[in-house]
Amino acid sequence: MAHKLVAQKLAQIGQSGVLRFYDDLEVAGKEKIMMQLESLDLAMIAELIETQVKTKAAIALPQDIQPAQAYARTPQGEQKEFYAKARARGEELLNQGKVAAFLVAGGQGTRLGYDGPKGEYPVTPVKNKPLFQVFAEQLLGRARTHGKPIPWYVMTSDANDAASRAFFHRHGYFGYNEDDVFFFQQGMMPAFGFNGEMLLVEDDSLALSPDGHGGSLRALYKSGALADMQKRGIEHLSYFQVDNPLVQCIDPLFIGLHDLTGSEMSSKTVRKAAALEKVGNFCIADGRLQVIEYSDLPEELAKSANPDGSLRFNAGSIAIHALRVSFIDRLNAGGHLSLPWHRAEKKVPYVNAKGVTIKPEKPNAVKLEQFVFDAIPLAENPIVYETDRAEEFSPVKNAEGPDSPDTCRRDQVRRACRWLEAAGVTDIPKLNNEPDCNLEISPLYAVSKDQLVAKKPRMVAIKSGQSVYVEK
Ligand code: UD2
Repeated sequence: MAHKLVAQKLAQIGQSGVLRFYDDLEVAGKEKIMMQLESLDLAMIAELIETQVKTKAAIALPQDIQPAQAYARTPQGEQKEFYAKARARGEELLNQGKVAAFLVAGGQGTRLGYDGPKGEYPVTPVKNKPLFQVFAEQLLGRARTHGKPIPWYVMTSDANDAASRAFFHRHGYFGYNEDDVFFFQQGMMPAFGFNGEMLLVEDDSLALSPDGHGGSLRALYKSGALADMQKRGIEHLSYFQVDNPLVQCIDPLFIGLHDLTGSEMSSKTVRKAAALEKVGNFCIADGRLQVIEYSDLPEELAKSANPDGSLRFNAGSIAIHALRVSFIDRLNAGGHLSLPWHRAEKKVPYVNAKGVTIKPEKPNAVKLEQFVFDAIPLAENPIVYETDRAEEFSPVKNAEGPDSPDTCRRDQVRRACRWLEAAGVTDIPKLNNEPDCNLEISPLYAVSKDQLVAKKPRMVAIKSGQSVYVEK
C-alpha cells in the first residue's frame, strides 16, 4: 500500500526511475528503499530539482558587503559593567537549568584517516581522551558548578549513529546521566544527476548523504529534541561542532550577552589567521549580519586592508553559536526549515539504467546541503562576540599539517600552560618559549582559567619532557 502511494508521488515528479529494480528486489531491499523514500520530502525535492539541480542557481552575492562589528573580547570603559551583568545573567540561566548543549557530530573522521565517528578520535595530549569525552567532562564540570544538569543534544548521521551511541554506552556515558543525553540523526538528501534524476547507489538504495549542519535545525524539530527542550524549560542552546576540543561547550558570558541583547542567534568569532583562511566571514551584507563562506567572499574584499594595515574582513566564523529555542521553533513553522541550499558538484558512484555500477572520473552529480550560519540573517538582533583563538579554537580536521592532531595537541598544551601560570604555577619548563612538557587539565577539575585560578593547584615541580595530568 505504502509502495503505491510512494510510486504515485514519484511518477508525479518524474522520478519513477528509482524504482526500476523494485519488482526484482528481496523483501529487505524493498523495505530499505521504501524507508529511504518515505523519509524524504518529495514535494520539496521536486522544487529543488528545478531551482537548484537542473539550473545552477546563480549565488546572489549581496550588493553591499561591509565588515561586521563584534562585541570585544575584553570590554572597555562603560562596556565593563554590561559584561559583568552578562556573565551574571549567563550564570543565572545555568543555575536555573535553562541552557542546553548541542553538538553536531554528523561527519566521519575520513579526512583524518579515522574510520569511525569523529567524536571517538583520541585527542588530548596526556590521557588521549576522545573528543566525546572531552565535551562530556566539560559539561559535567559546568553542571556541577551550577548545581543543575545540562541536557545534551547530540546530532549524528546515518553513517555513525549506531557507532556513536555504542561508544557512549561502552564508556558509561563518560559519567553523564544517560537520561540527559539525547541522540538524534540528521536528515539525508539524495544526490542528483545533472538531468535532475535521483541517483541509486545500489539497486535497493538511493545515493544519500547528510543534508549539512544546517539540517540540524530541522532534525531538532523532527526528532522531538525541540519538544524535549520545551518540556524541560530550556531557553537557549549552545551549539558547537565535534572537531574542536578547545571549545567552551557553554560559556556563561557568551550566553549572557546573547540573552541580554535579545539576540535570537549569536556567534563567536576569532581574528583570521590570514586573509584567505578557510573559515566563513562575518559581514553586514545588504544591511543584515551573515556569514559569507571563504569560497564566496570575493578575493579583493578578503584581502582588503584598513589604513593601519589590518584586514578589513577579519571576523572568522568558528562555528560556535547560541540559539534561542523559540527561534528554532519559529524557523520550523509550517513544517519547512526556511534555509537556503548550497549546491556542490561531486563524483558520485551510481547504478545506471542497465544495472551497471559506474564510478565516474569527473563530477557527475549535484549534492545539496544547508548551513547553520544561514539562520543568522533570519534572526532578530543577532550578535557576534570575539574570542581568543588560542583559548578556544584548534580543530582536528586533517591528518597532518594545519588543523591536525599535532597542532591541536600543541594548542591544548599551550593553553594548559597559560592557565597553570595564571594559577601561580611558575616553574613550567620551556624550550624556545614553548612548554617543554605534556600538560592536560581535567575539565572535571577546572573548566576555565578562572576556575583553575580559584582552585590554587598545588603542584610538584614539573620536569622537562614530563607528562602531567592536573586533576586535583
Ligand atoms: C566549517 C565552516 C567554516 C568554519 C569551520 C570551523 C561550513 C560550510 N564551513 O568548515 O566556515 O566555521 O567549520 O571549524 O560549515 N556536520 C554535520 N553534518 C553535516 C555536515 C557537517 O554534523 O551534514 C558537522 C561535522 O560533524 C562537524 C561540523 O559539522 O562537526 C563541520 O563540518 P565540516 O568539517 O564539513 O566543516 P568545515 O571544516 O568545512
